[in-house]
Amino acid sequence: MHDRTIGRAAFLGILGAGAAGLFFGRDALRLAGSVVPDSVEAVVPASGWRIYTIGSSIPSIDPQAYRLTIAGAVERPVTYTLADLRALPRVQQVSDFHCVTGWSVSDVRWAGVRFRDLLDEAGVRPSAKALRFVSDEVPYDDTLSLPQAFAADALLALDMDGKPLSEAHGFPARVVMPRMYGYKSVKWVTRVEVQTHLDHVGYWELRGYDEDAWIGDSNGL
Ligand SMILES: Nc1nc2c(c(=O)[nH]1)N[C@H]1C(S)=C(S)[C@@H](COP(=O)(O)O)O[C@H]1N2
Ligand SMILES: [Mo]
Repeated sequence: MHDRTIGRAAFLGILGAGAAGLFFGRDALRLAGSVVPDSVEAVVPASGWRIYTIGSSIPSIDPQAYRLTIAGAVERPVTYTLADLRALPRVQQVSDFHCVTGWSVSDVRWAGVRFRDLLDEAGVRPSAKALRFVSDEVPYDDTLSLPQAFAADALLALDMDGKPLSEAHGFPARVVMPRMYGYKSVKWVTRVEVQTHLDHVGYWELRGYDEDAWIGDSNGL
């Protein structure tokens, strides 16, 4: 009897591991699908997220080597390590995420740093008008006006749903601008440029998307 119980538990254990393995394998296959170098090709995990990249693979950033530079119209350029970023005042929020192509994810739990706190040490010059977020995934970038970036819910996210961002979702740092469509939420941010004028607004704006990406009030939606 005792043996049979153990046998059954072991059997269920193997089943569980097998099922997890299959699921993971299927996800990996889908990830491989995103390697198609067509810009808006996506992975479709069960969570509702689609993983977007403009490159041929998901950037893999070494957390030890990672640096985030604040430059442009600042009193003094600052370079942060990931540990520096994690030592800045940390805030949490729950918000929905909307892509302009029509998919959404509800109630995402984000944690990270407000842009005001991020820029505090560098010191924004009075002439500053906008922040340009530059991705490790060149040439992806996007821009927020200073008032937009200082909105109460604009965030440089380090964590998603209680864990550090996954590589697919922008590890180690991404923009989150909940009331704007997802193209504003630059992943794999390595540089924040404080701008006094806009040379160009962003990767998708150059390709026809609106400069202000307000959900429900932009891009003809
Ligand atoms: N570096 C980079 N950031 C990006 C994108 C991208 O292709 N590259 N796509 C944007 C778009 S259009 C959306 S909807 C979201 C999708 O976020 P996810 O890939 O975490 O689901 O990322 C945004 N940030
Ligand atoms: Mo998007």
